[in-house]
Amino acid sequence: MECCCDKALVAVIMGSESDWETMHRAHSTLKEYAVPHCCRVLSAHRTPDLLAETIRAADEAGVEVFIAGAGLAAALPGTIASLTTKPVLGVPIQTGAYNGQDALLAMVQMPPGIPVGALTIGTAGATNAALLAISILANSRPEYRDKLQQYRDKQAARVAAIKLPCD
Ligand code: RP5
Repeated sequence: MECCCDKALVAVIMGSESDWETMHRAHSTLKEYAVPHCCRVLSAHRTPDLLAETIRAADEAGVEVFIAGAGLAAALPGTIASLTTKPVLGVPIQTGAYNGQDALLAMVQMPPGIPVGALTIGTAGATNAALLAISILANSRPEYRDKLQQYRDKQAARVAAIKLPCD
């Protein structure tokens, strides 16, 4: 994992260090597929200038997909989407009084014009954001397409082999 996004294809951005507990799933999935990526804590409200500077630089350097994890009011994915035309995938963090539902609603309610693709709340969302980012990269990279197919084949074989104790 790189901490700067210069050589990354995917940038995993989160609003707080506390989001890493969820967002490390995106990192480990990207790592499993050997996708060059970077992980950074940047906040829409705490570090607005650094966020804008970093996203613009990452965009120019060749990042193709941004994954943004945020909890509570969760302005981060929408703010990133306002700074780049590359796809932005939002992961609502399961935290606070509403357990991530507030963050999910914030992400899916982007007004028309600046889209954010929102995944589900928590670790499943973080894993799927990484898989979706890999699917996007796979449009032009057959090696990722093959790996995704192998993963699905393995998953299908595992499910097909399940025997329930129903005798
Ligand atoms: C959001 O507020 C972050 O994404 C995090 O999920 C939440 C709480 O942040 P901390 O108070 O833990 O730093 O900006």
